[in-house]
Amino acid sequence: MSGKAPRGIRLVIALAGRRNAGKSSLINAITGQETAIVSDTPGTTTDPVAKHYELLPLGPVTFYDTAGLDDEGELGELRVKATRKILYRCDVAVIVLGEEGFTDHERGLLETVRELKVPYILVWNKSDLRPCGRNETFQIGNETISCLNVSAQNGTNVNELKQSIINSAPPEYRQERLIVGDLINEGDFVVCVVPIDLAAPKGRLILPQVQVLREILDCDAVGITVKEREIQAVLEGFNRKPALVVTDSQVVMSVAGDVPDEIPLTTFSTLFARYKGDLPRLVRGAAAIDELQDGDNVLIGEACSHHNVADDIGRVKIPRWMSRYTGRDLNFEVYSGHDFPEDMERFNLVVHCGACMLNRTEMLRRIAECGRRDIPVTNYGIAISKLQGVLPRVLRPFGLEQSLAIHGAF
Ligand SMILES: Nc1nc2c(ncn2[C@@H]2O[C@H](COP(=O)(O)OP(=O)(O)O)[C@@H](O)[C@H]2O)c(=O)[nH]1
Ligand code: SF4
Ligand SMILES: [Mg+2]
Repeated sequence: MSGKAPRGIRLVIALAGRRNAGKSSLINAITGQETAIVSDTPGTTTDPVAKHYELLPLGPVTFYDTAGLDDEGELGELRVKATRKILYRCDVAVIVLGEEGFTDHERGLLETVRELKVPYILVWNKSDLRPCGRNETFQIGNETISCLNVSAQNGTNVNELKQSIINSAPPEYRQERLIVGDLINEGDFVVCVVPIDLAAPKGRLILPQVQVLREILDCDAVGITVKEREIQAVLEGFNRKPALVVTDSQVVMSVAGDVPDEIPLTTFSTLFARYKGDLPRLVRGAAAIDELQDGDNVLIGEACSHHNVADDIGRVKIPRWMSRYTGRDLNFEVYSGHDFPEDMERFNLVVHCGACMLNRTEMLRRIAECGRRDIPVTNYGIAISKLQGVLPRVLRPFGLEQSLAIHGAF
């Protein structure tokens, strides 16, 4: 169980139905926890009870075990109100039928949920006692609704119910984070600039380049891949302007010169700084480059030991460019591995690698570790764009440029 995710990012799933239909039992069956109160006496669940659960691949969800909508009496009315309130704010409703099956009561509930435009699933619980007929469907207006046989008691179709919930979830809950897809539209031309130099692996592209190209294709956009020398020919050869140019950071300066200012330009590293980390934070970290003094220590943080090539970015290029840019006598230290050095406090800036081997959570944790120590942190790509004087330009496609300029990040 994960109770830590902020409420806002949890999918809210409400189980609604008649008292005693087995809503609490179903939540227990799904979550495998004996937490919801199960009772033979109708109406035990007086208030909606929340249960947190990690429903993969959706992530953290909250189940609400609502009181039945059929409650009578004053207390019953309050319960009905509470149930409606939950239905208003839930993302998926599971309507649970009990031994009585589909009656006017369930029909009313279904109509309410449909009126509120809440995606819903109809489940026939206690199917161990009396299952819903194989082809039994229910007619609401001109729509035919089928029903899933489940049994909270012996676990029948509980996994199918989980899958139905996942399938019914609003698409944004299922969407993975995008690398570039939100910056382009169907049919757009996107030019990717990939230098083939000594640092490029033999016979293949590197993973971030492949991922960007794949996402361009997934968006039904057109991905054109060129080396930096060919960029001008490509721009002249097409009668349509690209919607975006994505370049390797190492040639960003020359590409920025070749690509007219009105064409949006960014770098693979900037895309990945956003995808894997916290772009505004890494940009603010880069602003600390301007504050560096003689004798300051800069940590080049590599998340793994794979990054070791001739004329290496972290070991050679960034130190050279940063020394030239600041005119300061700086000490650079490279640290590879999953941790940071123990005496982190002596560093004035951390320049982190592109984190290709890390997932977002890990990268965010490393950024947070620097933050707790009050050490500004940036990454290779953002630092390079800053040192080459093109940072505002490569941030423009994200609409961040202005807000960061206000905070003095450039
Ligand atoms: N036979 C059978 N009994 C069930 C099933 N699910 C729940 N029950 C029983 O039905 C009663 C009411 O269950 P409960 O979960 O408290 O219902 P709620 O009021 O909808 O939350 C309890 O006695 C449960 O043991 C089931 O799938 N099969
Ligand atoms: S995780 Fe960092 S150090 Fe390792 S290969 Fe990727 S960019 Fe290089
Ligand atoms: Mg209950």
